[in-house]
Amino acid sequence: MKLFLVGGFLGSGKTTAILQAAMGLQEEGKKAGIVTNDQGDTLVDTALFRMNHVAAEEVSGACFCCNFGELLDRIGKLRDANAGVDIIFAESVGSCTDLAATVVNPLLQLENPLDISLSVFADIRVLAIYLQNHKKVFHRDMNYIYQKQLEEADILVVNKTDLLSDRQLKKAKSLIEREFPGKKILYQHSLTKEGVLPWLTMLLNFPTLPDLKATLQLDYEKYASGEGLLAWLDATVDIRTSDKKAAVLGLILIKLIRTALDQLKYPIGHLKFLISDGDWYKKISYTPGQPFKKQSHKEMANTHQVTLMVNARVQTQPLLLKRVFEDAVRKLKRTTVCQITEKNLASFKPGYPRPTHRVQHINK
Ligand SMILES: Nc1nc2c(ncn2[C@@H]2O[C@H](COP(=O)(O)OP(=O)(O)O)[C@@H](O)[C@H]2O)c(=O)[nH]1
Ligand SMILES: [Mg+2]
Repeated sequence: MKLFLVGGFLGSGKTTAILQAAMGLQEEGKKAGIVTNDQGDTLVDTALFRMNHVAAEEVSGACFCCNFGELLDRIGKLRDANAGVDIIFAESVGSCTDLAATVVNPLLQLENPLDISLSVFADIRVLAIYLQNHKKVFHRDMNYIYQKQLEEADILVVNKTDLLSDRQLKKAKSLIEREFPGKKILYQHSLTKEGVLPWLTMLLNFPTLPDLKATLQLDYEKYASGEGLLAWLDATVDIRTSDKKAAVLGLILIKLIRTALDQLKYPIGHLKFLISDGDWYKKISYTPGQPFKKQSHKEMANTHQVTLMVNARVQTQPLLLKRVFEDAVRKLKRTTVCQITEKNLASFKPGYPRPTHRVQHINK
């Protein structure tokens, strides 16, 4: 059984690439499954996979490292006769690192070890600025996490190449190759099945790790401090209207939240929304530094009712992030005719990372 572990920073494109790869595999008659992971427990990514008929299980409430038992359980669920999956992707939390010691090596020590590789995604625009800017892009302790993620990649997937001109791409490549000599690096965009094909081919042919994987030297205090800079907010609301404009109202709520975050100057880690009426869906996502883009109302389904899921990872305090969300909902209620029901709302900071296992290994 192959397990493709996929790490990399918030918004680097992990889910987009896995979805394309999984759908490509399914078209060839292979069945792919995914274990999603987040500190929260109502995940846009899981809903997105399921809406696209990809078997998805989730480890929620903590990262894979700190909830290794649940990861094993979810892998088991995907492998069992009902799901009957041949290939499993596992997408880790975007602010997580040390996966070699806490996930790969414990999996390699199982009685029936899995064929496992670690891909780490990076948004080419962020990575190029990071390297140009003497590795100072985020707050100091978040830069540390970013650096450590890149360091432990078996395959470094430099993603979103479609967003650079040829000249910018050439310059970015030379910076990246100078920084990571000898590393397996792939440049791709992940918007189509063709875009992710070289990555998928590399994964399918990746050599079985003979022993344990080399692990990072990691300062957990710095790691915890970097993760603790972000506040998490997960919310689900139902929006009902009498005039089939529920999806458009979902868009207006998204705009209210995004505009408030900009006004307050809270830096966005990843802001993800899924609007859905059960059959139709639209995912809207904002990543670090990405300006607000008005979405066309024409793309929205005409429907009386939608569910809007919000997964926000933002550099601020949880209570302040919750206030932004609640103010936006109040404003929508005040200025439009609709019925809004909050189904769940949680806002918090991730806890100190305490991995279930930490199996160190140094290559001789
Ligand atoms: N232009 C472009 N956008 C991408 C690409 N891959 C992902 N995205 C967008 O980047 C945003 C974050 O992607 P997502 O897969 O959710 O990132 P994750 O947090 O790493 O799982 C979404 O808006 C995606 O549509 C790519 O190759 N090119
Ligand atoms: Mg994701």
